[in-house]
Amino acid sequence: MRRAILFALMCGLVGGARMAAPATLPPSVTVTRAWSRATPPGATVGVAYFEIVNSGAGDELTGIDSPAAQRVEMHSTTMNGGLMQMRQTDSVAVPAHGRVAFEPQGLHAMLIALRKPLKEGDRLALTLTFRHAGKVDVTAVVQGLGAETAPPNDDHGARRE
Ligand SMILES: [Cu+2]
Repeated sequence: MRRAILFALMCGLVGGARMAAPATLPPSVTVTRAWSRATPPGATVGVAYFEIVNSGAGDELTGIDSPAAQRVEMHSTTMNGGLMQMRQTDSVAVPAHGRVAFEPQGLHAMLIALRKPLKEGDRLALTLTFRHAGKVDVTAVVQGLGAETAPPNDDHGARRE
C-alpha cells in the first residue's frame, strides 16, 4: 500500500500543461519534450514524460529502456472512486498522423530500480521501441522535485502557443 502511494506521488498528482505542436512535422515518429523529475531521498523509482508525434501510418510503442534503471514500465493512470491508480500497459497505440502525450496524471514511463537518484539538471537517456519506427533515442532533462511541466526551450524546432 505504501508502495502504491509512493508511486502515485511520483507520477504527479497535479495537472500537467498542454504542449504546443511542432511548427513542421518531421517524417515518421519523433519524440519531443522529454523530461523527468528529481527523486526524493530513498526513492528507487522515477518517472519520465514525453510526447510522441507521428506523421506517418499508425504505430505502436512496445517498450522503453534506460541505462538509468533496471527496467522501464509504461503506466496509465485512471481515477477510481476518487483514488488515482496506475496500471502497467504492454503497448501504447500511436495513431496515424496523431500524437500521444506522456504527462503527469496520464500515461507515463516508470523507471523501476533506479541505479542512482535522479538529480535536477541530470540528463536521462531513454530508448523507445516502436513496432514500425524501431528504436528512438530520447534525452529527458530532469526537473526539480515537484515539477509538473517540461522545461522551456528544450525542444528544437518546436514552438509554444
Ligand atoms: Cu507509474
